[in-house]
Amino acid sequence: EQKTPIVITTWNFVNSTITAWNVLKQGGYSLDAIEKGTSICEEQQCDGTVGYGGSPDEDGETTLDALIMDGRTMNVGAVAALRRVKSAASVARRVLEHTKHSILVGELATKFAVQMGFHEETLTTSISKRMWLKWYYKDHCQPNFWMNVSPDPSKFCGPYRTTDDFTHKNYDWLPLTKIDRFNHDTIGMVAIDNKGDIAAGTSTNGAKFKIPGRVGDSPIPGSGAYADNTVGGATATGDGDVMLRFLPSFLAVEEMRRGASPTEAARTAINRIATHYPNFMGAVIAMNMDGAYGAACHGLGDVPFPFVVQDISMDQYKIETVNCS
Ligand code: SD4
Repeated sequence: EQKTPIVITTWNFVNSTITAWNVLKQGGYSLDAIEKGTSICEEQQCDGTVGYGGSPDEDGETTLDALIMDGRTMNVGAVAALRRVKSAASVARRVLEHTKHSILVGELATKFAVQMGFHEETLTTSISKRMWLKWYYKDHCQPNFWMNVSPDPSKFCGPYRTTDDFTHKNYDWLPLTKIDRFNHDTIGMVAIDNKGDIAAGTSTNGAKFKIPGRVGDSPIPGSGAYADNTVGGATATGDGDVMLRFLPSFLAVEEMRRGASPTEAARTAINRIATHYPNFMGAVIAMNMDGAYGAACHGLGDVPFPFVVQDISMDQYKIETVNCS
């Protein structure tokens, strides 16, 4: 049975899957499916972990990471720590198509985006402000999770800044869970179109209360996602600081090149990380050019990892799950 065109998406980001599928169904290009699919998540602020208004950094600012990769040309476009522009995935697409570079970062990525006609606006919302305020005023004196050693505890414990309108009295504290290492979900997608071209991409607002300037795994080619028309594609989500050290998406694709099934390939990529970091949390989904796919995850406890699939043989998208190691 024919399986392509097909799209797979991390977590239960259904609207992105439907959006990408609508492109593929009409004979559209896999790269467009990925850009449109991830963009919808940015607009709809999927889980608060993609797009504007989520995961403020230590200074309260939301910045975005996104990647898009074309498996036909092996061309890549990515932005990291993009400031004040909501559509990170589309900016990444512009980097791919309009430049000879692969990754642009920070303020200068914003400058590029503006030159490309994107609108500059704040990524802060009342929700991200409140998240930051709660952290800043309540959890701040606890050692910063992201620092191995705090060089100057007084920097983290005050005196509290009272700049801007960040006057904590005006806000109710959100009932936030404790700062944990996995309060963030990236969208990652892999798609094959009806010409047999594969593309992959990611978009995220990264990790909450990160040190400003931090770049996660999502915009790193081979880590957040990877695609190669001769083999297949993969994408990863999870504890990005650790995962990017292992290029799990690249590894999964190379495992499939050696003949591994997508499930085995994803498992190998996850196991490699777990060998060194048994407490890491994350997942990889992989797909070969026949449209066979699989996933593996680690450290989500008893919670299985969900992902969404739609291919030509299905009337509707399907949410699948995999149990973690
Ligand atoms: C990051 N990998 O920036 C992203 C976050 C994520 O599921 O994937 N969460 O670390």
